Amino acid sequence: MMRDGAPKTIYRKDYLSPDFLIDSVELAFDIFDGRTRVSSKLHIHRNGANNAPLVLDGEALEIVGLKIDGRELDQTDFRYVHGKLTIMDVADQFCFEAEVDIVPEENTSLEGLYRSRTMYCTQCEAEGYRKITFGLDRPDVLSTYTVSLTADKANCPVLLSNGNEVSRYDAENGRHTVVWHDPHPKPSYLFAIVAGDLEVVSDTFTTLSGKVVDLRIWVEAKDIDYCAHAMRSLQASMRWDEERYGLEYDLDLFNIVAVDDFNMGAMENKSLNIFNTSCVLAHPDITTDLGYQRVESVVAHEYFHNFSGNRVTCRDWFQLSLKEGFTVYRDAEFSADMNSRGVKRIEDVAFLRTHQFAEDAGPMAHPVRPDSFIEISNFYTMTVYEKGAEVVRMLNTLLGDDAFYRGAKLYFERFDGMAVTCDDFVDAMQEASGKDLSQFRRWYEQAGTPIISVDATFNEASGQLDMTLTQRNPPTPGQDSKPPLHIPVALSLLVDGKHHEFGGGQTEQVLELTNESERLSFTGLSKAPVVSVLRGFSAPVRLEFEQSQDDLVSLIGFDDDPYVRWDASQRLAFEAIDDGTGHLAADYVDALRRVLDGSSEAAMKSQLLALPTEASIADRHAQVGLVDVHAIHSAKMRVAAALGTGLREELTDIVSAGMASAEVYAPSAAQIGQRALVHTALSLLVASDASWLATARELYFAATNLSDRLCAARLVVHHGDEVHRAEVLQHFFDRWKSENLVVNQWFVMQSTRPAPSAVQDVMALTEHEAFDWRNPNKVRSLISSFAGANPVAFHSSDGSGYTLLGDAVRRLQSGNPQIASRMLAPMTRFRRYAHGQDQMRAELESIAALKNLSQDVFEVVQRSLGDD
Ligand code: B3K
Ligand code: ZN
Repeated sequence: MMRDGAPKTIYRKDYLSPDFLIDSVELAFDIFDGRTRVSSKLHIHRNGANNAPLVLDGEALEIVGLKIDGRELDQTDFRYVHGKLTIMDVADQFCFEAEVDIVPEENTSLEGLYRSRTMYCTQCEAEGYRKITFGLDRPDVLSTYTVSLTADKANCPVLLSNGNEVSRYDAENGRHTVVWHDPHPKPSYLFAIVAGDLEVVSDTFTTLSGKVVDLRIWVEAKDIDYCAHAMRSLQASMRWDEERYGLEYDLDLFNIVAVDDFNMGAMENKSLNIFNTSCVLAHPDITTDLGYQRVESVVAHEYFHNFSGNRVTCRDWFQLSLKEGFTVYRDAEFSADMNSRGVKRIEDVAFLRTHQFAEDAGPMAHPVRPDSFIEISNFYTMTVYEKGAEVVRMLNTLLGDDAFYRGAKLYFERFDGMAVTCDDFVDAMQEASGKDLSQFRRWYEQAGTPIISVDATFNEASGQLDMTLTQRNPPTPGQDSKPPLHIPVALSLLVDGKHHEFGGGQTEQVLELTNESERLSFTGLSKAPVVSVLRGFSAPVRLEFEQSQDDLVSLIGFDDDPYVRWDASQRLAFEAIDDGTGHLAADYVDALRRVLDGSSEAAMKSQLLALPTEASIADRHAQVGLVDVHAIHSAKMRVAAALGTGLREELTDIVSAGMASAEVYAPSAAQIGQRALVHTALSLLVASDASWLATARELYFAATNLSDRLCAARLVVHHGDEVHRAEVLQHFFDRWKSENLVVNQWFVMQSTRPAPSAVQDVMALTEHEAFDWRNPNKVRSLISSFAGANPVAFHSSDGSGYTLLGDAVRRLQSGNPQIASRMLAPMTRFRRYAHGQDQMRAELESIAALKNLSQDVFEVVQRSLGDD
């Protein structure tokens, strides 16, 4: 259903401050099976001199009664259409009361108040509050909340909201009431309640100043043994934010609730974080190594929002990256401190280059701070989050740690309790550092991925290296020409395998590229250096730099920057894959052999050995022509086979040692790295010789943790014959069918099997007893993984993959528009492909023609078909 009549584009430039503010909100929820009555009392005052009418947001609410200053309103006093309640002629200060009925049991959008299995919970960001009751549902209206919850005591013994519990008492008919008060003024999007039959794991955290905070993780009884890792992660995050940013938690209680049906990862509601079970539960039987790290980082991310997002919030949704980009940067630094810094950086860069670059190159390209949207839910994107985090990282690089943390301190102090903009953030950084950041601000305005080309020439006679760096900012929809950006480019020079000293013991310089083109020279070099550029991936750009195979091999072997080493190995792999013959340069294989024999940590070895994802190969190809996913897959498999053969001895040793290890499972960085290396090695061996599938099968049955079990099962399912595939799939399901999160992995391993026949498997699995269209995790595991991570099957030549996705979108788009719209992403970039363009376009057109198209899907489809 349309949110608000016809889809309407909202522009950032049209921002107006609110006509009214709400000082305090009193809410009472009376929860019954099949209907919830919500009573609200808003203490409102006029903000500004006009005499505008009161316009409140409220979507599909059944009005029971409305009052102003105690006087009952009749039908002639208000108008309620298209999600807006308008009341003319209100005073400058008054009390508004509403009683409305809603039906959480029928809410499939998972936005507002809804029911997930046995519990009731809310999701308000961005605009879900208006599905619960009337309010000014915009982030720049901050109010204190007092919330009373009443429900059946047997079915809903646990009743939670934000802040502190004030009182609890029994009511008639076996019901009970709990009252909560949150003293911190907050926007409606941070409001939350939970009601249900939950169990709790409790612990405490003592803040730097000695305050004891109660920490509680609430889960369904079945999940009670899976909370320890999240609790440790929460405590570590609280400590880290004190130490790194001087930020101490501001209430006596912090709750996390785990919910099975959730549209995204988690939500930072003030002191009542609500999590997708997939981002909070952890146990070696049900969680992979990556899963453990994800729980740690999502717990941290939501906790860090308490300051970057909650205490200082966004003025309007165009400023979303103010809280999201900054918080992703904060959680990335936290994870880097908890694990291997270099490997974390490589993982993040790989993710950004694969997915955000593709977004930037497609029809949904938008700046970190968008200028317009139809549906804000469509803008929780890789650009706002991940590129936004890179922008904050660049600020840190340009300012240095001292000034950056001074800037952050100034920001948190100056804007505490306020709703502000990305410009306010940069202002604080500018003021604290004294650095002119006016040009830097273009990073917030300009969409698209800049390209930096590097040209280097060395003069033997004078020992001088001359370099020219040139930036190009390619056009994106709605932005044809763009002025140059302020780009930090970290650089080092290697001579004879050693980093050259620039003076003062410095081996790295950060060049600030501000013009379209800059020349620079380095003198006093005894011989031609190997240039190590964009170190640490110092800016989210594409780099064009011709470097010889010898240079790349040197970088892999001698550079002290993990990102540069990894990037060099990827570049060699890209060359090998693009060559298409499966023939590998001896230097490439030797370089990897030296890595495996060398002293790098195991996780780093695994990163250097792993071939680029097919998505990242596709992204590169899209720069110069059309993408042929089938050719990419075959070429990559040929290179994998050749690497497996070329490094057989080393890889065999790694796998044997891994399989012989008797260590008790721990999700430690060291063990995670070891396992990753074994998995990469075994994958290459399987690619080179199918007889290694016997080892994979053996590992599957011997595994003591989900990471090993899943890697082994995936190899058998993706590359084994039908008999072994069926054996492993059946065994896996029988053993883990009671664990939803593991069953989801079972779906993923089938939906990503790189063969056209996976289309039929996925279709059949939609009928499986364990599948449920209403559960986003299941839909993502089966449908989104298929469309987004199985190019070979998705792009089957008969078009059946496109139909499958189209059908799924048609089925879900009115019930859960957010999930449907997200799922569409792989099809929106149809113009990139050498095949299937017409079929994909036809699917999009058929979706566009639907009656009652949700505005989420409308916006994505409209942008995708835009130029037609
Ligand atoms: N702020 C939430 C995202 C809400 C998404 C709404 N469609 C989670 C996060 O980024 O922490
Ligand atoms: Zn966030």
